Amino acid sequence: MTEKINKFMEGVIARNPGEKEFHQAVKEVAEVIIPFIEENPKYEEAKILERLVEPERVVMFRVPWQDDKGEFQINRGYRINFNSAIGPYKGGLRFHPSVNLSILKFLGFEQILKNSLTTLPMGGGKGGSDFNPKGKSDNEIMRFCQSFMSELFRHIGPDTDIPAGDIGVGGREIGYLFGQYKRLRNEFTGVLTGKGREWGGSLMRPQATGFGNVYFSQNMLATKGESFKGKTVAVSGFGNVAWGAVTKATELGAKVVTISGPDGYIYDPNGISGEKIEYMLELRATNNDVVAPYAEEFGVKFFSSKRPWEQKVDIALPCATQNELNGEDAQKLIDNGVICVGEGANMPCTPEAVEIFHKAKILFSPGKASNAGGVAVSGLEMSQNSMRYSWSSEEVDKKLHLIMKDIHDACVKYGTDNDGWVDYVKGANIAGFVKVADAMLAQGLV
Ligand code: NDP
Ligand code: 2IT
Repeated sequence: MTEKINKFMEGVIARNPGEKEFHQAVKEVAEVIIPFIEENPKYEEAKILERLVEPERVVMFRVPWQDDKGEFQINRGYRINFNSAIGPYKGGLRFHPSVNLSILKFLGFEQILKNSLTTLPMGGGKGGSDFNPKGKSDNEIMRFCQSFMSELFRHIGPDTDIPAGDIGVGGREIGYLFGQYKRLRNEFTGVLTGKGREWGGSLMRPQATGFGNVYFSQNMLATKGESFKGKTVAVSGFGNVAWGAVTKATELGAKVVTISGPDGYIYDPNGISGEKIEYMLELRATNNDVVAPYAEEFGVKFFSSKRPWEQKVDIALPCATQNELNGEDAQKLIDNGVICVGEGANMPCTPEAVEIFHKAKILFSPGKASNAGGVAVSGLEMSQNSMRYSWSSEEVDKKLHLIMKDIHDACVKYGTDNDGWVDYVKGANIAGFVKVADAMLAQGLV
């Protein structure tokens, strides 16, 4: 089996040289799916896995714009139409200087299985730019978004591909992108999700990813008769997902003691609650990439260039970015008695870290399962747009609860080992794969 997986990976690496994040994401899936395919030869004969790792289409384009000093700037834009077997391409846009084809292909690939897990009809896509929002004025952000959409509009549409936010793309950016799309197409449709509530957005979309991640962990904890109440939690990041996770975990009676940025992390022994949560939003809005001001504002400790995983906590929710929690961090968490790790970001734990969590048999959920609440509520936003209707926060939250429970139960169905321990990575990958693979089989060789 190992030989078969290695051979498959050699092929993927040869066809996609240098794309290390993409290789990492594919390997995690191949390790689970190749043994599964052996038992289900119809997928092997139709080369479903080989097709799945090849995007249906990749668009790369120039994004010229002018900064406030009048200087010309050139960035690169991307959109990956990865897989449309079960619905139109759906996935976020990331604006960050680290963005490249490898990162977007890993995210787009993950998105296929994640969207399948939501139970909603959405294919997989991802896009973005190497644009750095740090320190940019509001006008610069607007000009960049308008230029980006001046090319992207050709490749998307409410029945074709529906982008949304990701790192560096929140409500403000979606607004500018939507405005430009509307101007170019002369139509008001649900072409983007994460819109403002007054112009077609869904209530709860800003909270959805972080809340969904906590709901997923709640489901995992319940299998052990545990809950968030009275638990100490480490969260990383201080963006949209981290904010939602801190808010919900606190509401459920946990004490969240950390948030982090690229500059380091803060440790708040009294818990991040109330006005401190609101302060996170202010920090993020400054576009300065730093979490240190929290320490000054609330008189707590700041750990420069460190990661929160060295603290003793019961639950860890990595919500910043890929590969932010390595083997060493995982060992520290285990040594300190962590019982549950729920990925809020996409692929925040390295393969070594995941192996350590699996060996220790703690509760560990992969992002494609536990952060699917964001895209799930995007799917609900699409439904509301199609109906030209909107649901209340309570209705959306209720649906989000149900979806996260369904994803959890699908992972349990496909991931339970003989000894009763649940391998959520295996469960998520198989459950997500089956639906897409069956749709691909039904649609013939496309
Ligand atoms: P935001 O831009 O709102 O926040 C990202 C946060 O992570 C920022 O605080 C960012 O700082 C920080 N960050 C980036 N690099 C590092 C680093 N090396 N160390 C510590 N912090 C870092 O993005 P989101 O909250 O939307 O996204 C966070 C993660 O969640 C990503 O992996 C994303 O793909 C994933 N996700 C997002 C969803 C959504 O709906 N928004 C849905 C599902 C997953 P800075 O940007 O200032 O560098
Ligand atoms: O990674 C993700 O799932 C997202 N960034 C959200 C995608 C979406 O279409 O809402």
